Amino acid sequence: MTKTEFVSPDAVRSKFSAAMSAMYREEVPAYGTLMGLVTKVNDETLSADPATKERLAATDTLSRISEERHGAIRLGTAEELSTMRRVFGVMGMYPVGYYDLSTAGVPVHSTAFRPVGAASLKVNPFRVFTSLLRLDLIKDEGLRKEAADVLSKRKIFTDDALALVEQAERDGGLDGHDAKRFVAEVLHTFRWHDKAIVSAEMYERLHGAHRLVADVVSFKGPHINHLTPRTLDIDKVQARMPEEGITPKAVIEGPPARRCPILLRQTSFKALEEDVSFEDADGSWRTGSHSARFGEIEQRGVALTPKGRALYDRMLNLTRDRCRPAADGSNSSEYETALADVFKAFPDDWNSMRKEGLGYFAYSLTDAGKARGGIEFDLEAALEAGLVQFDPVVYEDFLPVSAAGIFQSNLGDDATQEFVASPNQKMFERDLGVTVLDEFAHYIDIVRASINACVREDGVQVA
Ligand code: OOG
Ligand code: NI
Repeated sequence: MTKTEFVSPDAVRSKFSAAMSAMYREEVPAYGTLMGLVTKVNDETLSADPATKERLAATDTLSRISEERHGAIRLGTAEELSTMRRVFGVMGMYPVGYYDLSTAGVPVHSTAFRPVGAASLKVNPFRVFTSLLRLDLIKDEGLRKEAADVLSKRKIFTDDALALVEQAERDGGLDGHDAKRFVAEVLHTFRWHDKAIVSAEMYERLHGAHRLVADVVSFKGPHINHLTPRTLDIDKVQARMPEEGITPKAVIEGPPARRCPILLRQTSFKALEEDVSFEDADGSWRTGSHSARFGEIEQRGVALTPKGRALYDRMLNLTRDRCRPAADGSNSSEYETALADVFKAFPDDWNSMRKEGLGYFAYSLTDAGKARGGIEFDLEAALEAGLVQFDPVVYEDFLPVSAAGIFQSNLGDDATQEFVASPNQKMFERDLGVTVLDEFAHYIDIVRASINACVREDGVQVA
């Protein structure tokens, strides 16, 4: 078989994210309602702002604006994580970044499997925030052993999914027929199973250790726990969720609303109580409930450099020193005021952020620059002369404090627990089977490539 017959990993990912979306809408009707609201608000925003609409049409596919940008799963073992890496690899998704959630009272550490490179992101930006349970943080040794035992026995991938991953790795891809089979087989791993694989009694003990432990260990597989479409106006969607009968979390995570958006703002609706059943020793089934699945929305802004990110982290800490958002929403407006107030010191125009080295920007030739056949090497002079223009590079990753807020609001308001902060990237990478990619390197590559594309043939390329 020749390589040309293979479906591109980007196309497999597109098919997979569409299939997952359809499945999740069916499984969680409230998520369908949220999608409807997001589409409505995006349409309203675009008709009120023709300039944005034009920019999106030029740089993005306008018709896909409300589609999902990410989902999340929680895995139980190193083997599940390393196999998941291979599954995502077939779809052109690679682990970027390391997130330690133990500091925020959630016993997991995580990475984001996502497409890398501007071209792949443009085809389909779908990514999956993937967490690995840290049983080592659970104090009760007996429970830890029992949980590890349950996890070691479950099989989260179908035999055909595993065979297709091996085939893709061996041959370098999948043809159309096998790509279709691959998507259908892999989808099974993300399905919801309402029959627990532990007894009601063990579920209670796992739940007592941490809700998240119960969610990971008690079921047959790592059900997708949320999907997240992109919204053009997150404040509006948040405000209108109750009208649609959906309860939003107390506050929007991340930076405040700004003229020039930075990083990532996120909010979600609270997880649903769902019926599940547990098998008793005599083989009869008893009904209980479990909450894990929810819906989220996101709005992305410019990617920040390490300097910009340090400033963001400092300001977020300052805000939270002043006011820590309560899960019940009782101090939401106080928190929002503090956030807006502190972030006034973060420059809010693109050129200042660029000049101060706070954000990443991609450069392109203007018509005048093109007429000249490109620029030599002085970028600032070329900008001043109107030969070159710049656009913000979109942030494609996640934020640990925000992720913790999303976890907590959906695990129940009492789920926070004290764990000793113990980031352990080495252990995570050992379990994953590779080292994670550095998010900053990705943004630098985009900027560098954009500058080099502006330089005349006889000019000097940046290294
Ligand atoms: C993941 C929560 C983190 C985000 O968007 O920051 C996340 C989870 O609940 O499993 O998805
Ligand atoms: Ni999320």
